[in-house]
Formats: sequence, C-alpha cells, structure tokens
Amino acid sequence: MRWWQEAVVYEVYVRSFADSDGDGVGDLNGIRGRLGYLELLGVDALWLTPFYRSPMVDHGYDVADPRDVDPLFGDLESFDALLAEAHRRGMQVVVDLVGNHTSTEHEWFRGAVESAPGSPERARYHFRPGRGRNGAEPPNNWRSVFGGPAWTHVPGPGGEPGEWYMHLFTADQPDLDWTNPEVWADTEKTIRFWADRGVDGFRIDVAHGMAKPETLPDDLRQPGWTPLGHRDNDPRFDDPGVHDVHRMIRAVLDHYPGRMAVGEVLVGDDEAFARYVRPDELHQAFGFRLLHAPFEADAVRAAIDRTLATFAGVGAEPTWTLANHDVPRAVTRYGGGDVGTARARAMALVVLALPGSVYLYQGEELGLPDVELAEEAVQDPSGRGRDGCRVPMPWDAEPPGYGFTTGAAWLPMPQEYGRLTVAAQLEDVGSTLSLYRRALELRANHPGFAGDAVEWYGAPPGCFAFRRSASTLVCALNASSVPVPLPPGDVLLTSVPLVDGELPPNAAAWLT
Ligand code: TEU
Repeated sequence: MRWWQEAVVYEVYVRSFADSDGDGVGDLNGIRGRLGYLELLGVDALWLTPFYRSPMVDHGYDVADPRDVDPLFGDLESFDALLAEAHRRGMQVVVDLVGNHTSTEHEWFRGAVESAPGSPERARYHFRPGRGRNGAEPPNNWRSVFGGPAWTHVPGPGGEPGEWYMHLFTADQPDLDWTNPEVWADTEKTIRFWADRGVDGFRIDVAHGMAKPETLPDDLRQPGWTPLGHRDNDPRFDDPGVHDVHRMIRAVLDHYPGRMAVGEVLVGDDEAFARYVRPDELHQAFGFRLLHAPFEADAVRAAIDRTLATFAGVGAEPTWTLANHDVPRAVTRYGGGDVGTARARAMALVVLALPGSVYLYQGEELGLPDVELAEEAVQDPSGRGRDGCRVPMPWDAEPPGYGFTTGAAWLPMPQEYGRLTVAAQLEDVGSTLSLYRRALELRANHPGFAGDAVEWYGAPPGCFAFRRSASTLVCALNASSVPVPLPPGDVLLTSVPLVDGELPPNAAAWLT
C-alpha cells in the first residue's frame, strides 16, 4: 500500500488559509502555524495550490518562475520549514505543477515577445500569424476557458501586423508549446527541483491540456455550457499527445520512491479519462463525478458506480472530491442553509466510506457556504464565479479577520463565518468539524474500511446503502423527504442525530 492509495488529502488554498504577516493574504508560515489543526483533523496529506513567483493574475496559476516562492507567500526557506514540519507530524505534501501555460511575466515569454517571428524564443509558445486581411483575425476560432478569444495579438516591432499567441485561460497565461523539447526539459527540472527538496506529490494542473493538435483546427462544436467548462470533441483538450507528457512525468517520479502525481483531468468520456491513470501515466486523477451529481440517491449511486468502474478498468484506485477552489461549495450546491449543510454532512460520510482516496477542500470540514461577494470585491479573472469558495478560513470569533489575518483579508469575510469558526466548532461535539474529525479517525483506524469494491443493498425509495465488500461496514444515505429505518447493524457514526432510531432526511449513517 502506497501512502496515497487510501489517503485523505486536504487542499490548502494558500491565499486563504492563514496569514502570518498581516498583509491580508495567506502564506507559507501561516500554514506551518496551523499544521497542528490539520493533524488534529486527521488528514494524511496537504495539497498546496501554487505559491510560486507570479503576478497573481490568476492567483498563482500564472507562474513567472516555477522554481521559486513568491515573496507574497514567503521564500524557499519558509517552504522548507513547512515541509519539514508537515513531515515531522506525519503528513505528506503535494504541490501544484502548472505545465499548460506560464505567466506573461515568465522570462521565456518576455523573451518571446521581444524576439522575431520564427525565433527559438517564440517556439516555446504558440505564436501564429493571424487570418484575414493583414492577419487581423486570430489564427483559429478557439475561445479561452474564461471567455473571449484564446488568442492575443502582439504587434510587429515597426507596428506592422505581428503574430498572435494562444492562451486557453487569461491573456496573461500563454500556453506552452509541448512539441518543444525545451518545455519538457524545463518541466522535468521543476519536478526534480521540488522532489529533491522532499515534496511527496504533484497535482497536475489542466492535465488534459498540454498537447495541442498539430494543425490547430477550428472548434466546430456548437456553443454550450457545462459545469467545468469542457466537453468532449473539444480540439483544445485531450489531444492524444498529452499522454506522452504524463509518461514523462511518471518516468521522472519513478526515480523518487514514494512520490505521486494526481491529475486535474477535465475529460467527460470515461474511457478517455481513464487513459490518464494507466499504469505508466499519472498515479491518480481527481474523480469529479460527485461534484456534478445532485443530492439524489440514484444520481449519487450512479456517479459512484461510474467512478469505480472507470478507475478499476485501468487498475487505478478511485478518488473522490466534493469541492475545490474552482467550484461552488457543497453546502451551497446542495441548496444552502440548514438543508444544504445537512446534505453536505451526509455526503461527507458517503465519500469517506468509499474505497480509494478523498480530496477535501479547506473549509469543507467547517461546512462553510459560498459567500455572495459585492461586485467591487470580486477578484477572480474568470468573472465572479470562483471567489465565493475562496473566502479565507475563519479561525476564531474576532471580526473582521477571524484569526485569518490581523489586517484586511483579501476577500471580505462575512459575519455568518463568525459562527462557523474553527474555535467554535472544536468545542462543539455536534459541529461539522467534529463530524469530520470522528469520520477521519474511524476511516484511519477501523478495520471496516478495507477492500476496493462496494456492494449495494436494497433500500427505500430515495435512499441507498452500500457495504464495503471486504468488511461489514455499511454506509446508508437518506436523500428522501421522510425518515427511514436503518439497515441492521451497530451504528458507528451518523451525520445528524437519529430520530426515534430512524435516519432523518438529508442524512447518512455508518454501521457495522
Ligand atoms: O483549472 C482548469 C480549468 O479548466 C478551470 O478553468 C475550470 O474549468 C474552471 O475553473 C471552472 O470554473 C485549473 C485551476 O484549478 C484553476 O484555478 C486555474 O484557473 C486554471 O487551471 C488555469 O491554470
């Protein structure tokens, strides 16, 4: 068993976890100061979002130097100290690898803009002449994931028509050209740089994006909306060449025992998705199906079955996640308020009862809802979409910083966070934090959480129950509107108190 195969990994959104220097933005020393909390919570590993040198247009996903720490977050020394302290406490550390694009502030891109079309400097990115009269139209019709064309024009030195460069995200995030061997060599250097310092894993950003089809054909699909912004037959993503990139990443990591890679693979087709976790590619990919499933027993069950089958098909362990820094929080997705909270707590017991590993997102264990931010507070370059789940962690009762910062938090923290603080919830046995702590403790120590398959039981309408096939551990979910009797067994944990021995609506239970 390798450390990640059943791990509970906690995503730390670095900007919003803990601020040690009062500038309103979280930092590495802040995280180190809160490791005791993560140990108490019982997670096995942390995933740190990008803390590298960056102009922070996309809050660090626009990397100017992947082998240095941005002064906003600390320095290499504070990183090493954080890593050492996490290891001392028995937690692994996963860092982000942003390989699809750099920042426009990366020295490569600055050099490319200053160099002539056709130069080796430009060949690290996708520079192309435009179409139409004077090349005034972008080279193809691709759209950026965040809206607008995926191309930006760079005028020639004398003002004559220049070239366009591709960016699947903001114009400040030019896409690297992965047919260029220098891009491979530099990525390998980055992996080695952090692996040599002792990091235990890499989260591969936009893992479905690095390779592009050679001819950059127009996107012939009709416009449409999907929750994560991608659909299949999308020429921008899932080009077959991307698998060579993941084989390279895997080959480098194979030199470092105990290290892993987990991909952010936004590919809808199950077979296409599974290719990313074949034995010689990434160790894991995020299983996002539950993020898209409504709180309905059949939909959740179907998402679980599909996820299990997809991963099993290539011999990889499944992974589960209910939240990350790009999507509305579970409490809000499930309807908000008390109902949303109850459902999120129930779903926490569902995912933590499943085989494989679980990725939690900071604040999920507090039952934080999304925050409705005023227009002027919004900072996300993709529009207001993602800031609501990125509001800093409330640690204690004192507004305005709630123990996150002594200064002004980079996103304003709402009053409702005052009753959801870590300090308040640690004291309260009925809190969401206490539920997560108990669930993680059982998951780590109870023998019932063994084996890699589940068996479904018969259950009343709107409900389900599954058993871990190698044990007697049962997880029951009531997504109906009436209380239901529990399956036979001793109750280990429930997401809310039972009512007259029955499982109320919007609740889950573990039995053995
Ligand atoms: O996300 C990849 C991605 O495609 C996202 O655009 C996602 O579809 C969107 O955020 C949903 O609203 C990764 C990171 O997780 C994200 O934070 C970055 O902005 C993006 O890459 C660019 O690096």
